[in-house]
Amino acid sequence: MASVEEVCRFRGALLGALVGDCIGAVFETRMTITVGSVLSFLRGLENNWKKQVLMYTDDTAMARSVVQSLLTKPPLDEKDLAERFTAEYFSDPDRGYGMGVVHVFEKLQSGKYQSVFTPAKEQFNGKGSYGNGAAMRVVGIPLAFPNVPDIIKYAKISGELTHASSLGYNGAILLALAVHYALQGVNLSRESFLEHLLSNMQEIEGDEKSRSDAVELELGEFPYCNRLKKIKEFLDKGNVPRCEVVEELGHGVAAFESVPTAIYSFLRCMDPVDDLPKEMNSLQRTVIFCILLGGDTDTIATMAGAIAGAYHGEDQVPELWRKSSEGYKDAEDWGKQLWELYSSRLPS
Ligand code: R7I
Ligand code: MG
Ligand code: MG
Ligand code: MG
Repeated sequence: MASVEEVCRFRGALLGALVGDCIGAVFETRMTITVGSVLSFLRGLENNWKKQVLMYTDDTAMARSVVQSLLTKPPLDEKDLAERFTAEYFSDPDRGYGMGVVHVFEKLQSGKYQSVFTPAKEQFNGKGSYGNGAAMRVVGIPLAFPNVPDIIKYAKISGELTHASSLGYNGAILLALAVHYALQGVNLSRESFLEHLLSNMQEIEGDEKSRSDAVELELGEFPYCNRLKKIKEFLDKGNVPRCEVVEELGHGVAAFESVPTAIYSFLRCMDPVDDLPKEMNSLQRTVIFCILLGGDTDTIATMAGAIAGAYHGEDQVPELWRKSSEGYKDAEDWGKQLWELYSSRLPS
């Protein structure tokens, strides 16, 4: 792969995540989301051409902290990352953070904790959060580390700062691996993409804590593996009504009700979608498809946008979407810097 093409995927992942969050956030609280309303909103952006009118939310605020920490304190410094999360939250608390996670920042800020991981362990009566907050911000990890064991290790550590439930950090690992495999582009078929994820997750979900956390929540063991199998079934069917996608995979704030949904949306939108305009590219379809599912639209669109951007590259991020999104220049710069870091870690 030529280096130009590679940089384009790294920028694509960050920009895809950014536009997914910025556009998805507009629809997060809307009761009815129709194709017409989304398309008309997107057309309206033209009136503000070249103005950053779409604000990012907590998803991107935290993803930015992960990227900045990876770039300045390699390989991953959990104290630095915890400090960045906390400072970012207190400097700008109205980005739409999850209801629980703010207590982690308050505790980290208090200075009363020896370990930066303890506040997260105290969440939800000591069970830890299974929210999708660890997954929504993880995109920098697979852009910084070229090999699977590192990605698993660092996605887990970065997740555990706020999400001590294995359902929370395993969601982050799954999303990170999805971005990793997406970076390979067309060299990997949809089938092998899913097979790789399934085989990685079988090992990850086989550990004792993952098994017992899942059973305690009455999800059954191997919840992510089971959802990956459902994704395969849906893809084999071709057209699946959106209500069935929501019913089976979810669109909620729990990681297990949103990470698999984002992965499915990316894979499904490689092909045209009946009620979306033919001229749209796969990344555009992916973001809009996620939004039309409703629920946690910013987060599902940001996660799917990260995977789609890694796969299709930044050329599929429309200029208008990019330039409308707060902080897009940072995404462009950091994409290049992460690519350099990633490349420096490839075996010579
Ligand atoms: O996971 P988190 O950072 O939230 C991310 C979401 C994204 O949609 C963002 O866009 C933003 O809107 O918030 O924050 P948490 O507070 O850890 O988890 C989010 C929510 O998941 C919590 O507020 C709870 O509603 C739910 N949740 C749980 N509920 C019961 N028991 C998470 N863990 C539990 C649990 O163990
Ligand atoms: Mg958000
Ligand atoms: Mg929200
Ligand atoms: Mg959200």
